[in-house]
Amino acid sequence: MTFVHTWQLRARFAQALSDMYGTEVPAYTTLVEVSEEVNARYMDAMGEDAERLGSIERVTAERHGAIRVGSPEEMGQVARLFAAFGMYPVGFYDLRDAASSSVPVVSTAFRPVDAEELAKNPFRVFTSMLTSDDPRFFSADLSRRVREFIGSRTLFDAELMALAERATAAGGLEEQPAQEFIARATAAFELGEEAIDHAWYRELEEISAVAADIAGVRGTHINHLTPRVLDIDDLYQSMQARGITMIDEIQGPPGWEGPDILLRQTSFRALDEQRLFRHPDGEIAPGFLRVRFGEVEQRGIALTPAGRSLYDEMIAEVDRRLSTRSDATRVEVATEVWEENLPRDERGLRERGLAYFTFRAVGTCESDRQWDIEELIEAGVVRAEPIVYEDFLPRSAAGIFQSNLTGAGQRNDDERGTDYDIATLSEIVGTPIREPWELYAAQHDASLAAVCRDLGVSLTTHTN
Ligand code: OOG
Ligand code: NI
Repeated sequence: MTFVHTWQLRARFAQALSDMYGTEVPAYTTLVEVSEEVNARYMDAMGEDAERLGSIERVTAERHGAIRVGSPEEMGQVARLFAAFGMYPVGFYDLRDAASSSVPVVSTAFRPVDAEELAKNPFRVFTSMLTSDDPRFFSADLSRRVREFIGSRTLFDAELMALAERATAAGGLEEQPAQEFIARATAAFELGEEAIDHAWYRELEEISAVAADIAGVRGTHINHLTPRVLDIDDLYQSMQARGITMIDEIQGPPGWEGPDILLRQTSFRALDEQRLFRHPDGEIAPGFLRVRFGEVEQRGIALTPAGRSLYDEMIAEVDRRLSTRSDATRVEVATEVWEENLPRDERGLRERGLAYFTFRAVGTCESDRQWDIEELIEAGVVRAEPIVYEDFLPRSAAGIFQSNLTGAGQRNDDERGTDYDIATLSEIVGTPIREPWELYAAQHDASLAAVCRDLGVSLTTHTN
């Protein structure tokens, strides 16, 4: 009997969701095809350099998903389910303020945390929880009805949760239960067929289309699955050429001559999907909802806290310049700001302590003395490889939510919002949520320590 290990369960789960989503949203299949073409083209053009931020095997299989749940209890169940796939909560995102329209959620991402696990399969799921206790969005009465509705539904049945617990405890499952586990876990994220209470859905939609999507139906579903490409500008043009209208621009950093940092994303709206609605007079009739869409991303280098503050300052600078200039696009202005502020190569990023790398000794040098790491890299004794950014950006995430909404909804800023932070969400999730940069820093530092050991040298320290 074969044993299916945690990472294999994760890889199968990602694939099964992808197959399922392709049948539900046909444009997704086109997106995956075009992504594969773009990546093959990039490999041909760039050769070995193409794989600096991840092997082509990893990138081809790579997806992130997005799901939304309605309560702390459901969030806790998601955490226990994903633990069986070796996916743990990383990062806290508060989208309630990041969005200009009404997006009443706080989020984290479940993903593998070790470099080896990420290399085997990096599947991650951006998971948002409805903040039905936030008075800026929900009156006391509506908040109570939302909690009642959510409390009366079951997203993940007892058999599924039992299999998840077994897989977590044993580090995997035997073939038979593994298949059952994957099938049940995938089914939990299919679009439900049950008729939707029309009045209830519309009442929530007045407040926020996100609230209606989460709490207006009796199930959850994959909101999107995002493949990764090596050249998002090529992807954007290729999709347009196939007649798929993309959103106006690529979110996040601009494409420029220097190193790609963090994350660039773009998306297109899915078509209307037919659903059944139950009307107040008891009649059941078809209607349309537009809740899902396609998204694609290109990943760059992970930034240190210093690099991240520089990024945030650059974004603020782009906004400032845009407010006084009507002649230029956001991407044009961003390219300008990037050129003025960001080092043009990886060495510059390292010297200013802006980004994370893994270092490896590949030669020998005079030992028992102190070296500067850049000298060793220059001499070909040490190789530095960028650490890829595995997380998300709150502003892009808010943009993704917004591009998906039918109306702006309502947020009453006279009320005081409920406090949520990484500590409160950790309590809800049931396990400490890690800060992304701590994971990158640990990897960076461990590789430097290994270089010192291997070469028998010490290094002059750089600040990170
Ligand atoms: C999640 C939006 C965030 C991303 O890639 O930033 C996201 C959602 O729409 O549920 O997926
Ligand atoms: Ni996404």
